[in-house]
Amino acid sequence: MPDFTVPDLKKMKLPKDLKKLDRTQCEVLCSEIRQILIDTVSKNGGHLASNLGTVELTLAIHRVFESPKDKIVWDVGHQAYTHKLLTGRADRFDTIRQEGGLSGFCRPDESVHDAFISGHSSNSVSAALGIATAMKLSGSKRFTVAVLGDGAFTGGLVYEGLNNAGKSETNLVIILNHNEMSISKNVGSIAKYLSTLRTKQSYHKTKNVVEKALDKTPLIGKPVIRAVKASKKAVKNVMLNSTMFEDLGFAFIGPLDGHNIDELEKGLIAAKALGKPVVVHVNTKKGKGYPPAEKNPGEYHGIGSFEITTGNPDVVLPDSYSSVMGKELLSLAARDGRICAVTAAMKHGTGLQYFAHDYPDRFFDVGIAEEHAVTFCAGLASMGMIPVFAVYSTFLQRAYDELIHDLSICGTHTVLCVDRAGIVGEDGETHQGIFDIPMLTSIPNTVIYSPSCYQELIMCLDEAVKDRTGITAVRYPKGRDSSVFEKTGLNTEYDFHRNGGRILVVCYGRLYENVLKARELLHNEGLEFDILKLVRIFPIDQELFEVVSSYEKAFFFEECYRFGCIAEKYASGCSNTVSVALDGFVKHGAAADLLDECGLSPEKIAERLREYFYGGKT
Ligand SMILES: Cc1ncc(C[n+]2csc(CCOP(=O)(O)OP(=O)(O)O)c2C)c(N)n1
Repeated sequence: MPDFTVPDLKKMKLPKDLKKLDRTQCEVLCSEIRQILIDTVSKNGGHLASNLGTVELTLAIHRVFESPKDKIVWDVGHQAYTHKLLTGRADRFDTIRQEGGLSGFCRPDESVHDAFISGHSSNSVSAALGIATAMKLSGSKRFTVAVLGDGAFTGGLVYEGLNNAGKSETNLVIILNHNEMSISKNVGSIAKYLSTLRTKQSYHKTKNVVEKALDKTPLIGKPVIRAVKASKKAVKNVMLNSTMFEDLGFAFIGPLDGHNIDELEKGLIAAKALGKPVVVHVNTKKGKGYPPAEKNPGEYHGIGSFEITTGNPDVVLPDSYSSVMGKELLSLAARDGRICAVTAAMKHGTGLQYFAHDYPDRFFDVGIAEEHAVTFCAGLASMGMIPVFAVYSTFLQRAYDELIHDLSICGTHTVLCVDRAGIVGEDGETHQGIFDIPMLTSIPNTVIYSPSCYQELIMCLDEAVKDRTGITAVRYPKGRDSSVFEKTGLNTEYDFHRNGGRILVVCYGRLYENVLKARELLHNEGLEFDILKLVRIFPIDQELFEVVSSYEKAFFFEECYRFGCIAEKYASGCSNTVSVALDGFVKHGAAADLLDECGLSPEKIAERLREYFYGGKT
């Protein structure tokens, strides 16, 4: 290993060389990493607060375990930036979240050290248990480590995993990274329960049980006992007590100070020695080391580029589809006391903060629990309330059975505000909102609106909360409405622009703007087409089948997975459709660039149509 005082992540053999660092070097490295995190996220945007909170924990994990032989599974993966830096990706770290660069989450195809895909919360225990079980079956004695936040513990999948794992006799180490925050303040009884563990300490029991366990492992046991004894504080903080985890069959260690590397390492070494599935409770501070993020961890959970000295975001969005929805819902709630707003831990992201402020009794943050949210809405609706579940398209995927079984069969009326629908950009495959249309159109008695601008969103939401049966979804994209088209002919059904062209373009949502721009481009070349802008995209009126069928060709442009897209539905009644939709998972990058790559930018739309005009090519 090169001689250094300040460890150079670009020159070290990682993660192996981390074990050779002395305590001072570890501390220097941690502050170096924090600087890299702040510098990079200030330029590229990304998840800052969660990463600042897990620097020491990540270093300790890599010093105690041996990745990739031991497997580390990060829940959500938004806190794995330090893991990327410590596993040989420092030279490319400045590319994070950019097209062709590192992903903002864990991806096994990016590195052997990313043991499992991540992006959606609360799956780490199940995934780690599967990996640990496979290791056991293959005779390996290696460890599997799941790292998850207290926010993730509000997701039911965690308990399904714990239920299975406690008695599994695997080398599974579950690390609870406890900062008392989800994106906003963590909610619910479990959060409260974990918080009681955060401050509880049981010195005597700890000493006995840990020593007993470590004694059984002669090679590492004895030195660890000596090390543990050497630090009174560390011994005090290593607790084994009667917790829900022990009742479920796990050993339990903690709470450990998540910013004290020595204490963390001792706790993790003890965890390895216990010889059974173990939960290690680690207290961390979200945003640690960057005062604006420490003060405001929610705002710095996921952030765009910002000015480091002031902490101010470079562009402050004055409004967004989410905030327009949130404000309109607020005014609807003022008129109708039956309207309730539900979020699965995304109050600010979905624009429900206004509702939460004015109508706290009718506002429900249920934690990262989309399945529960849907069934909870079904219960509310069964009693005559009008629940509105505002949820990102990608996270709605979690609740598919509940949509069918608990909502649709009984026909109870629930409104889904499907935010981040379509391509979302830098968060990549796990976050693109491209499956909600295939999902929802397969559920009987479901209506879907896809407005093309703020005004239409307001009209669609007003329509959606009106009394009816079944699911009514309003889907809209991430960010602002930057459309400049003339806002005439807005409604909640469709708008038909007839120019006498022989081909028709069908679109909806924000792609309407791109289609209008494509029309402008082709108009300059003397080529004309008609446009059918759908607003209520599903179900399809018989008259629209007839309109579409009346053209030589009807091109559909959609930000949607192509199997199950709207063009496919029209193809069941028309023989002239051409579908331009998404072929599969869409990687990370700027949304406009991704749209272009997928053939959905104004230029690519024009190109596709031009090819048909000149060569008959579809
Ligand atoms: C199923 C699902 N719903 C919502 C989200 C959005 N989300 C990303 S991180 C996060 C909070 C996670 O909190 P926690 O697990 O405590 O991690 P921390 O950021 O505090 O380290 C949420 C709600 C998600 N990733 N997955």
